[in-house]
Amino acid sequence: MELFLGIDVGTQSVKCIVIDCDSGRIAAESSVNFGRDLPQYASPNGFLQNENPLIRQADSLMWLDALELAFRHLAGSGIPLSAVRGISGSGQQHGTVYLSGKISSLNSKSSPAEQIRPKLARSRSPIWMDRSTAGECRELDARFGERLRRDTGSPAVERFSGPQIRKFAKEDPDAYRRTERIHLVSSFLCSVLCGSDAPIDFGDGAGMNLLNLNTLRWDGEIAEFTAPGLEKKLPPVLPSCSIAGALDPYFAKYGFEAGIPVVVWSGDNPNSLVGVGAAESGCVGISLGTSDTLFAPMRRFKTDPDGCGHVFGNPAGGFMSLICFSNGSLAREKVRESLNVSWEFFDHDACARTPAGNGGRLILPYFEPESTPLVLSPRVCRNYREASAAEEVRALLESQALSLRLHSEWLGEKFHRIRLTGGASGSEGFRQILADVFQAEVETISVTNSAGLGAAIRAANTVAGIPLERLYALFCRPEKKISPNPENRILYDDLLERFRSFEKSALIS
Ligand code: XUL
Repeated sequence: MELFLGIDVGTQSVKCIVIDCDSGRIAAESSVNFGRDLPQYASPNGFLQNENPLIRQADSLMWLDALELAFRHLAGSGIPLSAVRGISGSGQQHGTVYLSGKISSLNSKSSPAEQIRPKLARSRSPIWMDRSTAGECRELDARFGERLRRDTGSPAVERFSGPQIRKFAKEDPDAYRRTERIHLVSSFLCSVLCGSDAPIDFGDGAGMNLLNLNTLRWDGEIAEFTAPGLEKKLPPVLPSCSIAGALDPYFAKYGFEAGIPVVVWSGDNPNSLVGVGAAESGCVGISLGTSDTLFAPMRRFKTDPDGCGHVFGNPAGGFMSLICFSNGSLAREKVRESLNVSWEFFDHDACARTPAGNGGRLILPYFEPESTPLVLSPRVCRNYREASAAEEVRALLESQALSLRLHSEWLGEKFHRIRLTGGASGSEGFRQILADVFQAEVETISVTNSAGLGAAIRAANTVAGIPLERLYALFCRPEKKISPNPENRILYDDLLERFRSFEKSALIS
């Protein structure tokens, strides 16, 4: 048995997936939900309550306790974890962890969370949902203008790590001075696994407004303006196929062999690009998770003139595009709750019993602040007064699909094939809407945890040298294929134009 472990530390849960590269099977999976399984952290949606909807922070120790619980479940599943030959992982992007000392080997007397607690220079980590840094973004844009987008792949973005670090350094300069290391969620978890300070990879590092994509090094000038002495507080940045260290002996208690290689972790979107098998194949990935994201490998490095799309490192080499829609499953869940319907209703009533185009009904579902397009004050706009529950659901799903198409136009590519992943990819009705709106073949793979799978694939590729093509053939074979209905082409081309003007007018008003 040749086993590799991928760990995904997401917004709402930690998930583990073990792949067996001999048989091509998923050997085991485990999952820990922050709200359900760790109620002591009072974070039902993965972040701490805050009256200000722009502030979204999490307790970084929650991720460590969840990791341990996920390992315990994995060990309990009966697979021989001693056969795991390598590990890698995936973190929700942009979130930052502030430490007053470097991470060192763990002792077996107390939990990793208890051992890390005294090392935290800041008890709360801002996560990707935080939008409280508009002022810092303005300052960065005023200082660097176009250079920020040209060199880091994005203009100053509220949720990105650089503006978050700048805000912290301004608001709490003493704690910032005490901070010796600033990690991303991904490099923090990787460091704890290794019992030593781990690097950041190009995939996740590019989501910080600090990495110069031309040199693939921290941009000293931008880092110094962001916060004094910042470059020295950042870990080194390396390609995703680097070994970060060896598994700390602490984790042998779960059955792992101490010292097995831990491959540098990456962000959830770069990992998902690998996990859906799209890192080299010329198709686009759409992940329907808490946020909806659209990502694709980039032939040529280009940036979004509207500033909503980003360029990250592609773990398979080169670059990738990423567009993030914060109100993904978050909005679907809100609409489902407000109508008091089931998920089955989405497919069986809403999608099956209402016509494509839905009488032109459109929704801008900014229940939470939105990244694409940038909306800081949450609000929901409808271009209609009346709708049945089924029509309301279709209006949401069609609008979400149209927004994905509209805001990926800057990539200048017609997508012929979409690999769909994430929880909502299970919806037959939504799959058909996406196929029709994009007029593209939509494919799903059997594993929905594509970020964890991508991490496991990267571990197998880096540690055992198994070619990515072989790993894609083993684990990312399309399971379902949905063809677009050509009769809906013109209808959705027209609806896209309506959506464009509706969004434009709603953003002005
Ligand atoms: C991407 C983004 C989210 C997070 C959480 O820029 O903010 O997709 O990575 O999944």
